[in-house]
Amino acid sequence: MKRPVGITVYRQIMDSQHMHGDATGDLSGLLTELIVAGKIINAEANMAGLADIIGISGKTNIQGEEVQKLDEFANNTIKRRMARSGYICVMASEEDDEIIPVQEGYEGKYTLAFDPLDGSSNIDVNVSIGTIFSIHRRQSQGKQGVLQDVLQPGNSLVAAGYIIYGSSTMMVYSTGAGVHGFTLDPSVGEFFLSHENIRIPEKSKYFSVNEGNYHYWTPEMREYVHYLKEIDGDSGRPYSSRYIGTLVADFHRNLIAGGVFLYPRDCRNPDKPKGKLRLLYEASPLAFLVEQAGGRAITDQGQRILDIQPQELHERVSLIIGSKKEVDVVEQFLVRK
Ligand code: P6P
Repeated sequence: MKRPVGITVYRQIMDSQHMHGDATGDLSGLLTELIVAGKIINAEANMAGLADIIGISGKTNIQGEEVQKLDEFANNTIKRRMARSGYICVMASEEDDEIIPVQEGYEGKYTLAFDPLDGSSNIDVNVSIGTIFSIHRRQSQGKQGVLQDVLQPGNSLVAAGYIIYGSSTMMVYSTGAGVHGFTLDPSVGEFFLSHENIRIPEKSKYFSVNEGNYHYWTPEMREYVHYLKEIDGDSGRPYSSRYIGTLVADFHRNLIAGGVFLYPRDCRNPDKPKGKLRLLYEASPLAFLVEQAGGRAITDQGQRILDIQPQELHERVSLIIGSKKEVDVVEQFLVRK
């Protein structure tokens, strides 16, 4: 049943909560705090370019306040808000080497892993960036959470999502009952339901990969991309290439329009033998979303992303994610049966 116009993200969160009789409201509160953090980051992201234009330089601005890089700002905003939210027992951030404790006395039953500003290298060129988050239930007893509470596979995620700061600011998330998108109306400062129950198109004609790594790929990966470029009308080839260079933006486009995003292993960076992208707060939350929307997410060796048991906090992984039938074809090339 299509929901009426004007549904706010808060209404959606509360309606989901009421559908679970045993819900305590903690997950709703957690998501609500993340939304507030997203709005604060969004306001700053919109000013980032202006800061450069009016010549604020160095570490202090014209008010004598410390000017933080936007990714530092995003990271600190989320950490400060969540540390005393009362909903989580531990955090992990792409920007922090170790797990982040919450304020004593404010320990909750969930854990939060996040990339505060994915694609931050694109800020200065005004390309979309985003915040990615994933939420698990704590496993440990006691007060502060521990590393094992964060190192959980994606198949036990309670919720995941992202906020994309682009031509419009959107929040896309799932609590396991489909994927829903909300667009920020800056005139009222509210996220309104704009994409109800998103389903990723099963087939597509778009592929998204950094072809600058072509000569560092495996032969099978090169063969697959070569296949996409061949002229074959029956299969809709050649496909069109779309690559923004911000994972959240490339993923979001594919979620809405269909397509496959690939970041396979390459031999360009020996220090990243398993791939460039991070498992806990990039691949895993997006894999949760794409499967909720009817898509697939695997490594370039055919392993389902959500089944991977993380061994360390900033573990990297290869990622093939998007339209189901497109990932099926990639799997045929990359994983010789
Ligand atoms: P490359 C951004 O730095 C990021 O982590 C992802 O958001 C993006 O998908 C990837 O790196 C882009 O990497 O090597 O193509 O610049």
